[in-house]
Amino acid sequence: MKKLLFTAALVLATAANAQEPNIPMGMFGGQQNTNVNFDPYVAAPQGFDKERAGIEKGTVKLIEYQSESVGTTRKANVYLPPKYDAKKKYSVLYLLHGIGGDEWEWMNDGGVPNIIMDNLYADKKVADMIVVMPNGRAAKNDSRSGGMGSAAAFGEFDKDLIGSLIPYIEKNFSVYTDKDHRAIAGLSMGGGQSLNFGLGNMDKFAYVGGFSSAPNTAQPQQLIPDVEKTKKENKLLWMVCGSADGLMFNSSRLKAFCDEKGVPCTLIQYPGEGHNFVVWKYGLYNFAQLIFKK
Ligand code: FER
Repeated sequence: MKKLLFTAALVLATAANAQEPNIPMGMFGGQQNTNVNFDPYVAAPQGFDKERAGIEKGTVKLIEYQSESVGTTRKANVYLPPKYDAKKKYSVLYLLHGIGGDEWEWMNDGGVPNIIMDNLYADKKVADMIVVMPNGRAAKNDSRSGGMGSAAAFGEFDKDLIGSLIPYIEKNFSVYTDKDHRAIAGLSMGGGQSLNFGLGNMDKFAYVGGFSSAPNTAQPQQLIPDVEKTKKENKLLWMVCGSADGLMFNSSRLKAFCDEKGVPCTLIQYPGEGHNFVVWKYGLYNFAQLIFKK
């Protein structure tokens, strides 16, 4: 009953301001964090998320594609780096949003992914990549108003992503088409999706990131049913979560499993932060620098 009331409150909060729910520590009484050795937190440099004068800027364009699994025309935002050149080939990062968001959340709700990427490009800290920000709610009505009621639609997004969006991106942008040039990461529900879909489709994604991953995250044994296969095929499993975020248990139980089984896995505990874009911007800043480099 308590959980029901809490869920209802989250739905209301989500509908009211179309923001990610604020999830304080200890809201999930039954869900204990697993004791783990966190990887060291190193603060991002000042200004990593601030627009910088005098550097080249990328562009963000809204694309539309036909979704076979949903049966509608769907939208995604695509960040193209400075001097995007169709004669070159780029890797692709699929960057997913949370329960209160859509294809605009990263751009409009404080994620500044274009600014973070522009700065990383200017400092030559990232491999050549484009960033695709889809709508992860695979339903005919994919508006933010779905709130918690659309959790099932988030679970269906892999069909649309793999069956329709990736082919569209590969047809319309100058990108590599193999798993070693494809990454998936996201915040909260999008973090759960990234872990589920990324580890569940290692032939499609070599790099996987979960930022403050939500309770849609599958159990570790489901995510990694074959330890040796994951060790061989996954090139990066990287997570971050705020120390004051009540959803830490999703990340900590996966980290504990990986440590026990010897699967390389990073989990950084962002000090003092809850369920918010401070953590997610830090996630993108770090994850983007680690992918497509090995
Ligand atoms: C939940 C609490 C939070 C849940 C999902 C969320 C599916 C997602 C939060 C977000 O995306 O910000 O119990 O269950």
